[in-house]
Amino acid sequence: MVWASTEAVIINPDGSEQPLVPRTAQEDHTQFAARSMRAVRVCPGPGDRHYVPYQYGDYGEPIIIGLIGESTVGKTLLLTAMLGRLQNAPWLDSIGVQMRPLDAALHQRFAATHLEPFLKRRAVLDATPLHQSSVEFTYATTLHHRDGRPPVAIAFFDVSGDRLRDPGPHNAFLSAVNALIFVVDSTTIRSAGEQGRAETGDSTFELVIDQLNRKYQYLDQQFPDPFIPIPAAIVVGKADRLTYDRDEPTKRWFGVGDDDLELSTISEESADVYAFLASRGGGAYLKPALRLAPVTLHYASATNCQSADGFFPSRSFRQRRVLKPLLSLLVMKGVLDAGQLGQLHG
Ligand SMILES: Nc1nc2c(ncn2[C@@H]2O[C@H](COP(=O)(O)OP(=O)(O)OP(=O)(O)O)[C@@H](O)[C@H]2O)c(=O)[nH]1
Ligand SMILES: [Mg+2]
Repeated sequence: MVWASTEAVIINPDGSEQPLVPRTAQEDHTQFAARSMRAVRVCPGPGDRHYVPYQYGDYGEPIIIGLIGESTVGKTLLLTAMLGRLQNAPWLDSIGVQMRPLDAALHQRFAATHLEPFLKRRAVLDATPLHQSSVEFTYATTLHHRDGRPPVAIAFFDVSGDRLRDPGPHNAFLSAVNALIFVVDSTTIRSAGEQGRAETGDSTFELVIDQLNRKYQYLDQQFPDPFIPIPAAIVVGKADRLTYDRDEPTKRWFGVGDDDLELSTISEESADVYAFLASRGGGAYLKPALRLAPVTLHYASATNCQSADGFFPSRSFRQRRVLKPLLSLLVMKGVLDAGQLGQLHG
């Protein structure tokens, strides 16, 4: 796709559009940057007319991450917690990596609606609206390597769980995603020793896999029963709500300190989370691991506690193990080096 020739427009405060006039000979780059700050590109993909940040196409093949899960499973708080950790990550600099927002306006909006209320004021965020503004990304960042490797854009789609359940043209972003985070609400999982609770699962996991099966059906003609080549992380979120026996692996991962940068233990953790879900009536949550590859599994909590009257209590509010699933995805996408992160941890 030739991004430079994709239609660019400025969206006025009243919602009307005006074409972005290309940089003129009299204008320097700073003047043009100021004038194009509110510019977007009209996405040439399928579905209703929608937009992507203007600078998006200046990078190579972007990483497009979708968060999947029914309403209230914790997608938005998990994403906000992840991005909060990424913003304040001096350790990234020490491995020669920098994250910079892709688009200043998108960053300001996300900071005002998500980072500031949730992480600074500990406020519960509203459910993601069914219909969001015309710029579809929830957030987008760029990753720069000091060693001269080309920078990469990383975009996140976090839509309402109810919208994900409704298969239709408004979920067109699913045809563009190339990495996924599936969020499991741990409050739906049987507690240790509990009998009789029905098997649980998530209808949006199935809908998304169905959609990807259709997109990748050509693979069936080449290989018997192929995996879909989309890396995914299955995250057992709200892990602060889990009950576990003293000797259970859950305690090993979630009962101790944070190990966000220790990626060498990911396959061990994945095996434990897999066994945990399978043995507690959550086998249906494992479907992404049976169809997509590679897949890693994690425990995380965006809050470490329950909210009361719209806020999370300051005493226990913190983000636990939220970055590891995202770093694991970036390693699987080939833009971060697990070894470097491991050294940092050691
Ligand atoms: N205890 C606990 N509660 C959580 C955690 N994360 C989310 N919650 C609770 O779950 C509620 C829903 O979280 P959201 O992140 O808004 O859920 P969502 O999946 O984005 O929901 P939709 O936007 O409706 O699709 C929050 O308001 C919190 O009360 C967590 O890590 N621990
Ligand atoms: Mg949400």
